[in-house]
Amino acid sequence: AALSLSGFRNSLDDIVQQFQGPNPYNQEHKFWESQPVGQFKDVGDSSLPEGPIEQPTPLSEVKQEPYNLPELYEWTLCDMDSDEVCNEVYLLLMNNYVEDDDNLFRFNYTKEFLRWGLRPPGFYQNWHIGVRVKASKKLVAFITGIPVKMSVRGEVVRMAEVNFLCVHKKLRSKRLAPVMIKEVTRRIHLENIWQAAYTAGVLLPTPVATCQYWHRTLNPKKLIDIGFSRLGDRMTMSRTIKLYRLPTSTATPGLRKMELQDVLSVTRLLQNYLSRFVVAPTFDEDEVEHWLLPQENVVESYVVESPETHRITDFFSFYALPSSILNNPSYSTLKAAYSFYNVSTRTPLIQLFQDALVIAKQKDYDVFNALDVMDNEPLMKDLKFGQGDGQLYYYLYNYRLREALKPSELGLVLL
Ligand code: MYA
Repeated sequence: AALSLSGFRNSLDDIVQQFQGPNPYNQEHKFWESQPVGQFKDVGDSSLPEGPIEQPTPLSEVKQEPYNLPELYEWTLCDMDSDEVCNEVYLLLMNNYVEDDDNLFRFNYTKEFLRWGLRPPGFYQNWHIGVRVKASKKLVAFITGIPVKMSVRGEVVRMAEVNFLCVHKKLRSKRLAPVMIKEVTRRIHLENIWQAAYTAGVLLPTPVATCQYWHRTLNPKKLIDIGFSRLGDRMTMSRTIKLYRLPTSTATPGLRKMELQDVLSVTRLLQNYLSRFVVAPTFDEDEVEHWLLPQENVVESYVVESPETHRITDFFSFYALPSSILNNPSYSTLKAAYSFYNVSTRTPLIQLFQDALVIAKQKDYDVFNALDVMDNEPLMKDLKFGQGDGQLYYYLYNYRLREALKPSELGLVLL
């Protein structure tokens, strides 16, 4: 997870920082240096083999008891089905999760979204891990895993996707995060799973890919008012509004909301498309139903049903991830859509994306975000996306790739 802003790249400050700042590859990482991940010192060493870094150990040798927390804290399972617990998680993240570099915005995942993101087919309750203060029972930290079958160069590997790592602001820098990561790792190992995928806005040893967000302005006035983007050079507000104006209706004949009956066709399209990438999840029908069937204010998917053959030829999807706007007198929430999985076989991808923008605008989103993964990047400029500031790094745990991947070699979007 990373919260990126539009139109702030390559300011003079960034350029100066690049030349004067400490080399991030020389930073010490006491915890990560102890883990089976690619190490900075090995970058560029193509003699190391691809694949698992450590072999699995017999399950009987996996530590059976949880790791020790500092005396005042205790582990808790977070049952996201419980309204009370889901609300506690929601509030922890709402107040303490990812912010942009200037602390203008903070991700505000909704409860419905968290349930969706954490309860896919075959999820493990045991991987939704919280930390409470023993005395008050206040929830102060969180980390999660969900299972996924990941294809890496065509080989399917059972993995966990680890996400929503969060430590309360008052408990930062006390080395709680490494304990939480070790604990989620232990519980994943107990399911005989030895690899994981995760993303972060911070550079750690060692990314398998470095990606960027692009942002398509839908509501220019608001984005500028709240400091998400800024007025371009020699631009007025009214010229900016005109620049980002979109058609009021979609262009693709046969475009409609995805329905339950489309699951098989969409699964086939998606499996076929994702098989082109070096790293991508594999989705069966149950997973497509879970991840793509529309849920109001969580995930939106549209298919193209050919008016002649009634076959499903294309689809696009995006998820809804609002951010809180911190300290602004007029606005409290930024409504953002994030491009998810898109497949085109008949309709040009650029037209699908354009229709996604039109629908997002109709649904009152302020901005449409997309990563430069899959086939996204070449379309961005034409569709008036602006490049975001900051990076989103993709990582694999206990799996080495000889070389870093290009974003276009990745077929994976994490929430
Ligand atoms: S990414 C989103 C992360 N969350 C946030 O950014 C929310 C706001 N920040 C916080 O809540 C805290 O700052 C966090 C760190 C909790 C991030 N991923 O306890 P500490 C390392 C991995 O003193 P704190 C997401 O959710 C850091 O380099 N490691 O620090 C994916 C240092 O280690 P080292 C991170 O600031 C998560 C150590 O932690 C991250 O109080 C994937 C310092 O610990 C980060 N985002 O807490 C997790 N940030 O000394 C990995 C800092 O070595 C999963 N650190 O540099 C790995 C796979 C596990 C499963 C394997 C199964 C086989």
